Amino acid sequence: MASADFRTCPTTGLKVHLPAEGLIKANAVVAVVAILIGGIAALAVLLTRLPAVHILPADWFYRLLTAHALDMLVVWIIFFEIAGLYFGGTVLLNSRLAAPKVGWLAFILMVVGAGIVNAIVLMGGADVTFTSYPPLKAHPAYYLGIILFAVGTLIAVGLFFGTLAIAKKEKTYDGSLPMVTFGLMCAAIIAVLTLLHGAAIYIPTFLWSIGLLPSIDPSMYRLIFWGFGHPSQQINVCAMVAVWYLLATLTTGAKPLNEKLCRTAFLLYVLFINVASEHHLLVDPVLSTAHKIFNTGYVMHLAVLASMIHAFAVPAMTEVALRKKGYSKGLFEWLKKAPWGEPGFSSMMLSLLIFGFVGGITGVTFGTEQISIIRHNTWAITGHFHGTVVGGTTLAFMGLTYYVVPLIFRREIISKKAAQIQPYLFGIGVFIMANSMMFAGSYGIPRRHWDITFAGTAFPYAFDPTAMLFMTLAGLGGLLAIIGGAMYVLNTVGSVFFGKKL
Ligand code: HEM
Ligand SMILES: [Cu+2]
Repeated sequence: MASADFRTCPTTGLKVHLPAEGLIKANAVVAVVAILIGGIAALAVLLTRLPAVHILPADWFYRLLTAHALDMLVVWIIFFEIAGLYFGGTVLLNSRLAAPKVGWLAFILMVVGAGIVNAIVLMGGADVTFTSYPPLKAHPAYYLGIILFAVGTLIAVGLFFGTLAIAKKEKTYDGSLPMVTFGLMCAAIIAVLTLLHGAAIYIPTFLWSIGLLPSIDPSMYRLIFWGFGHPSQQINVCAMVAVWYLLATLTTGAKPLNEKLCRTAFLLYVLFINVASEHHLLVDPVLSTAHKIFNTGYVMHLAVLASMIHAFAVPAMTEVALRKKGYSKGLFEWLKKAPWGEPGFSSMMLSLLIFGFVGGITGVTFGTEQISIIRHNTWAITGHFHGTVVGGTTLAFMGLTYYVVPLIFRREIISKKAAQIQPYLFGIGVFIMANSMMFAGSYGIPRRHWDITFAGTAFPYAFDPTAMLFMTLAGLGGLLAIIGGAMYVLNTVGSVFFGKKL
């Protein structure tokens, strides 16, 4: 292979395959566009949920709620992950990308799919929310858009595996696969299983929407949909944890203390995470109680164990690295002297804390059969997953971006100051919002509800005033997070286009 296809990064010494670099750039740019659209929708939805503001009419509330969830949870996160896979498969391995043209094909399919989905949703053809449970039916183009996006993703994941095979054959790295790439590989394995479930549910639903299938059984839909919907969150967890290791190394020079243990933990995700999908069916009458309790009270914890291992491993390796730098006075000097002003470090630590304490603990409790029944469909659930995918995954990805811009786009971040405070604003905002949503949910405030004052209805109902207080707090936390999110988008886009060339 021609070495003209490579450049060497002057700061890290890593070899960057230029065609891979182009694809990483393209995927990252679309990710940031998606978080921008998703963020605008978030603002509108958030303000509508506050009874005192209530800006959107009912139909636009559900429309933008659908757009928010899809653009954030699917488009933003998956484009960023694909960029991450190309990065982990090439740059971290000093390797070339197996087939860049295939990467562009995947990219085009994903962009076209995401474009169709957004267009149909905004035109009012798919007010079905993220889960699109039948008998709610969207315009056929909606399902088609999702299928195109999923096919593109599957191709991109295949390209990542092809690249791993090439790197191995061409011996571009010594020893076993680096930990971060190993973690990404586990995410990619889960992605394949997830996308196959996605095909198994979206293709029949598409056929139903064009009239070729008479009906879709709602229970069957929920079972298979969550075989897709839940593991896709585990791709996010796996990728997020890989990013934690990467950021810990980039910001403090830390190395895993026991790589075998960390790798085993990643494997636990691959083996057991699908079991947890069942927490979405806990209130359904289809499965037996004994089965539910066995599954979510015992087996699920094998996947939780994995997160616990990582949650100790990452701070531990950071502590050891900082102590080696001389911050070894007492128990906590290392923590005090840690690089809290580095956005990569603060994002990693905040992501770890919010994911663990806000998202993780509540996921484990709400996901048991006994508690699920009292939290189901309340705002507490929305609070839980903003702790995982927003405070956890999204924040970690934001932190990584501050390194991707100089390394891959070769531009300086235009405002280092903004980059420093942004993770705190976003993290603290999400922390307040997610916790407040959970408290509000514990008073029975429903999720996905346009008007909890029930104005003008035949059966009015008033929630406990304390619940209203928590709703207001959720609003304030959400606004803080939106400010943090806007700073991220502005700083990233500004740097990519106008940052000083490196
Ligand atoms: C600035 C940050 C954000 C704010 C203020 C925010 C706010 C909200 C609000 C108010 C809802 C509506 C809840 C309801 O009515 O039940 C919501 C739903 C949702 N959000 Fe966010 N969000 C943010 C970021 C994100 C991100 C980054 C993701 C994904 C990575 C995400 C994923 C979701 C999902 C999946 C739903 C559920 C939609 C549904 O129930 O159908 N959000 N968000
Ligand atoms: Cu789930």
